[in-house]
Amino acid sequence: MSPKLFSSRARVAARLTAPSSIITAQASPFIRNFATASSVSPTSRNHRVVVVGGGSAGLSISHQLLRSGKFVQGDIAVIDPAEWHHYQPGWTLVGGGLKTKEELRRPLSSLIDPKINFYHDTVGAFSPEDNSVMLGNGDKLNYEQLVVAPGVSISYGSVKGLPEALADKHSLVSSIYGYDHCDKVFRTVQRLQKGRAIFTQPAGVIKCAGAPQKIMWLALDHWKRAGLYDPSGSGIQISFATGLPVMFGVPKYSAALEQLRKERGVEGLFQHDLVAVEGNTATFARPNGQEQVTKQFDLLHVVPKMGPHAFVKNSALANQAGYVDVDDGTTRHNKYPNVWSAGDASSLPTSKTAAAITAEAPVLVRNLLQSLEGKEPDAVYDGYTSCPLLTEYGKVILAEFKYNGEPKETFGNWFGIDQAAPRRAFYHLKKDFFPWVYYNSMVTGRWGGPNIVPGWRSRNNS
Ligand code: UQ1
Repeated sequence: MSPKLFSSRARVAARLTAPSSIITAQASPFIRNFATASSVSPTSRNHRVVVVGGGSAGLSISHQLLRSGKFVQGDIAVIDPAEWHHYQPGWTLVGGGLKTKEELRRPLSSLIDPKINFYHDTVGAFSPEDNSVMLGNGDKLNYEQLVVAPGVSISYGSVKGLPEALADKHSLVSSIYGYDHCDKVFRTVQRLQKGRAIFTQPAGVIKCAGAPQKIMWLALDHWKRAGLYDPSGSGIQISFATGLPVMFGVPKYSAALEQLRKERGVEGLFQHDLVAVEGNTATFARPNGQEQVTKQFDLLHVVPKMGPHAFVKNSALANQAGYVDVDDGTTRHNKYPNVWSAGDASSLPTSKTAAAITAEAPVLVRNLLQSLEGKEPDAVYDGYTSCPLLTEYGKVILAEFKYNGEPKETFGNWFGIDQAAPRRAFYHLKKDFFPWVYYNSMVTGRWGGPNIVPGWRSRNNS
């Protein structure tokens, strides 16, 4: 989940500041170290579990494993080249002027228990036939079990002209999808006084499929409160240009959001997939060989395309689409039984969110522990995911669903609560409770999502 994970800049920084051998914790009884043979020859180390990625999934899983009490110092290793860990669900709040981006991040090394070996490096290659991973520096890590959770990469280059437009301080082009630009968003919202604002969402898989419109609803509310926006006609006009045919993938919430869109006078440009930005012109691809469409804008909020990291996509672990090919229920690899995946990098066919990881992690951990004891995996992930959809300052629709877009609502069974209705209590969950529970309990391995009774290991997702 770290946005700069495996980017070339992070790779260089990791190399310069921290060769993996320096920051790893003390050697465990399992570690063989051949470094003394020659100062240049690569080393080889053994761990019982190697976890690729120090994002939401990697940290939750490695710490839940540690908390199981079944591992000693150095049994578990985490690989990640990132210096910072970001609470990415908070970047929408930064875009809305409600939080600073600095308060949402922590040094990654500060979040990793000293009993876990932290390799501050990239992954060079997976060798699942050999039960090993090669690091970017050439060192080899042997494992009994491998967890692959490096997240997805954002391809800013997927939209022609976007990197330049984002970097231009004077342009009103921004994106909440990245540490570097998420604070530009609110500045552009504050600057716009009149004209057309376009908010985009690409065709294809992205993380947090609700975020592209959350930021639009916050901006709309900001302009409304400033007297600049009125659904019946005003100085500012708003368009939602999405590569998808609907507002949201789950019919129940999509209907509620479509109604809001119409009531609020937002133009819906469906099946419009942004491909280029040039000056004040946005170009959209249309399906089935239809001609491209161009639109003029005064403010543009862009969500770029996303996809698997190349080192995953080009490995033996990937499916056709490039994601780690795991079983939808057990999270176990379909070909290599000692390989597991959760989070955005996995093939799990659900919406990619931190909330999904709260439900995936306990299942993966339970099944991995079973497997280490020679038993069959018996926990099943049901696809639970959640998307707190900000609809204005102070209100949230708490979408919660499982595989096949079937609602699975935490509060839906409470008397009179319809989670498709925007609510103030859900807003405080999103703005205050989730960031708090995330750093205090989720990445430390203590939080197994909303259904957990009484401990993470007893969670039953079926
Ligand atoms: C959640 O657990 C979580 O992670 C800490 C989020 O952070 C992004 C969420 O947005 C959601 C919805 C959950 C699920 C928890 C509850 C209580 C519904």
